[in-house]
Amino acid sequence: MNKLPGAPGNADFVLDNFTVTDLGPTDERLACATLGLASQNGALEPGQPNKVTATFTNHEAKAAKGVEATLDVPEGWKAEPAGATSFDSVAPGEQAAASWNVTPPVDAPYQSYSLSAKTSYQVGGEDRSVGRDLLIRTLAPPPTKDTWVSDTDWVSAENGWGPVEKDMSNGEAGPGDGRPISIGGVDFAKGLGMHAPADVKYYVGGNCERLTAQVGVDDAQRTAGSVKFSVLADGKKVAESPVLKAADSAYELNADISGAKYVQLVVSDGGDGVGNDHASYGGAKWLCG
Ligand SMILES: [Ca+2]
Ligand SMILES: [Ca+2]
Repeated sequence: MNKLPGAPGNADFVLDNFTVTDLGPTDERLACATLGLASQNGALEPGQPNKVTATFTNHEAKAAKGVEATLDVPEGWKAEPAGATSFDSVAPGEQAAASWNVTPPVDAPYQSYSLSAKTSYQVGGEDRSVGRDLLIRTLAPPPTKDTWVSDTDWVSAENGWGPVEKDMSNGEAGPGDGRPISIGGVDFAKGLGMHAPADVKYYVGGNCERLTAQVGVDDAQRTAGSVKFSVLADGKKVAESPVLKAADSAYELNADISGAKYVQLVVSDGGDGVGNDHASYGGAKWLCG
């Protein structure tokens, strides 16, 4: 919404050509409560329970009574309560959280799905309800043979400057604006271009034995930048580089990730802040099967 040129100086916004249509009387009273819906996992793991929480916030002037929360999931999925889903009374301004363990079928196709939460309640004897949908995908199928990391989809990706780039250096804040990955004068056709602080999480489903990569400050930075690389397997650090600087050649990371379901590729700032910390995982590869 933009303020029009020529609008009074103290106007926050201006509505022009605004039409109000009377749709006639309705039995339904607008709910003032809100409902949030969130998943503990960024993507749902097929065949495993994934905690999903609906948070009801009572913005009504009075207590919400008989609060009942339900969650609709796609056909063939399971949603089992992971705690209370009904609440006798929620005071004005207070919240109540209902949780479920949501289990997609083990062979659920890799795509987005809609979960739909609804909460019904009464205020002063009147029925009200509020709903919220959550669009969430299942995890990408894990690699089953030796595979470039950049040819697999991550679960989540945090990066200090723009998005994580596949098969190119980090570049600037936009997507797809890097150059070929290069560390210490050696080019890598495959890999990830990142910038500290970065944390890219993958689901490998216990299928892989090792992660190998040549890591360092990308040659996009010739004189400045210092970073440290680490690999976590199910949250535990299994490989780490020394602090690497712009002039250093690539350091070989060889991480034992056998049995791990989740692996994180992490870049930290090397202890001196993130300035110029363009960091590349050159030739990063899953060794699996
Ligand atoms: Ca970029
Ligand atoms: Ca640094």
